[in-house]
Amino acid sequence: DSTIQFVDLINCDREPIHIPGSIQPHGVLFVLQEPDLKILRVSSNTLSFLGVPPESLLNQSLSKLLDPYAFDSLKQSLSQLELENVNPLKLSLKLENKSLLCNGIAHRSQELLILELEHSLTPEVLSFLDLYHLVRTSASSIQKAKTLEELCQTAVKEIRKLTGMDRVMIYKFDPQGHGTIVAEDKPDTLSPFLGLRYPASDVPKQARRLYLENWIRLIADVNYQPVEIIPTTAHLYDQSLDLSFSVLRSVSPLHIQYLKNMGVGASMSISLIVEQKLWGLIACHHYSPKQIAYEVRTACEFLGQVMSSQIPYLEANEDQDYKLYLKSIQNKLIEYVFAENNFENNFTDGLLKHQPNLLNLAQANGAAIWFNGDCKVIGNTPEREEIQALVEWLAQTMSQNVFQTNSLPLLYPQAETFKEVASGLLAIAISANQYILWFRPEVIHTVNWAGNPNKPVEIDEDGTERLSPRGSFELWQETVQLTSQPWKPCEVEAVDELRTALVGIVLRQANELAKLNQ
Ligand code: BLA
Repeated sequence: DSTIQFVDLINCDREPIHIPGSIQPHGVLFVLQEPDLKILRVSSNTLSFLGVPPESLLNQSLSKLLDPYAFDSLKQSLSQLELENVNPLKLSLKLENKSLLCNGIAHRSQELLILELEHSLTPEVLSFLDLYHLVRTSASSIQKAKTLEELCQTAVKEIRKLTGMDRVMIYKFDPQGHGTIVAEDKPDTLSPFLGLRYPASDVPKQARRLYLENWIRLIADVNYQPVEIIPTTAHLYDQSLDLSFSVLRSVSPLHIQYLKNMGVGASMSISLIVEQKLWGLIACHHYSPKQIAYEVRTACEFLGQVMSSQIPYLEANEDQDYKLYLKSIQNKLIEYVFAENNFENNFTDGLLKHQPNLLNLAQANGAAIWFNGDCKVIGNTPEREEIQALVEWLAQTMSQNVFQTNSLPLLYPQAETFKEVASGLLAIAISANQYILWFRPEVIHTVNWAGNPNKPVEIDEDGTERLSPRGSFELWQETVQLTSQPWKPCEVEAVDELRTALVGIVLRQANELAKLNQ
């Protein structure tokens, strides 16, 4: 544990998780020298996995474990520059009194060849044709999804069917890196995680970097004992062995603790990558240990890629649909204003008294119209005096026709007293004494954290408390304090267009009044 002693909950984004020096025990790892495939290093679990002590393999050729024909054909496969396409290598190992069928997964790292062996699980569990059929059907359902929500929902269903994991979720990152569970498939007996939020630090930076290069990772048993690779870095090599692309890479002990605190027995995640950025993860939990065959993992990786490729189109559609929706609201509001606008009345009733109303134009929870000293409100808003003071502040502050912030209390400290209703403010000025304001509550009050849906396992120390969903949620709350959901550019544009229309109406009315008075 020499690396971890410098890493704690505060600086865990510095833990060098790509060079753990050890692997998970559900396979063995060889570091080989080409072209003879001499074993330079090996994981120390070969006795239990292969029946051969690791020391007896060091500096030997891998041919010790294979018959001559199999060895030659392996060498042939491994001589290729690009190894992705040779995996998995089907290897029949020749051991003392039996032969053992393995999946070999090879890649190069620091000019060395790394060969990992896992038990070949597929034939008993799933035939090639079954798997092919499943994947084809899943991929086509994923491609048929018409909305982002449907895409996410389909993906969790299909991945759960394919892997047999207990719970499959889509964990989506926001621009700050915080995450929300946006889709979930699970048995009814498990309590839901859907809608829960977690701070960016739950998937630290270096892990995100790794997940951008690697589509998939499996933690087959959170209670595993890490297996050292010998000889250890310290005595033979000046460089630690980079396991970024190893399928058996041992997992950060902090993350293992997190999973244990959640009651999880095995975890797998598949990257969702859009425009070279980590858009989210398909996160899978099992409540007991679970080995997933290499072939099934590859199928999941493929589905992750199919899903990733659909995301930008569906997001663009969604954006387009939302803009059309806002446009239709805008048109209706202007219609109402025209219908209600007369000399006793002003535009305020038209904006407030119908369905849809001002709130719909900006997905706000409250709105206020300040009209020559008069204040009319709808939804959840600050008190009249608070709005008056805010309008006075706006009159001084606004340099453009539209003002927006998703953290009003940081700019205007008095707003902290009404942060529950107005941490976000979007405002337009119609004239020197006429304003329309839209309010959004502090994000925390918009999140449904129904009781304690994922009761962590008994926790006593402070550190482990933080490494739990409950602790995470508390940290997430802190990081989003005094902020609302941000206003989308199309919402800002929609209120700006409303402003232009209202200014036109007000001017025309003033002209008509002036004519009448002549
Ligand atoms: C990795 N953190 C991860 C992964 C997920 C999460 C999905 C990917 C690895 C995996 O498949 O398990 C986070 N998992 C979640 C969340 C949910 C979930 C939010 O199921 C919600 C339901 N993690 C912490 C803290 C630290 C931390 C406080 O919460 C550090 C102090 C570290 N998380 C951490 C590290 C990794 C990680 C280091 C990388 C693990 C690895 O690949 O070695």
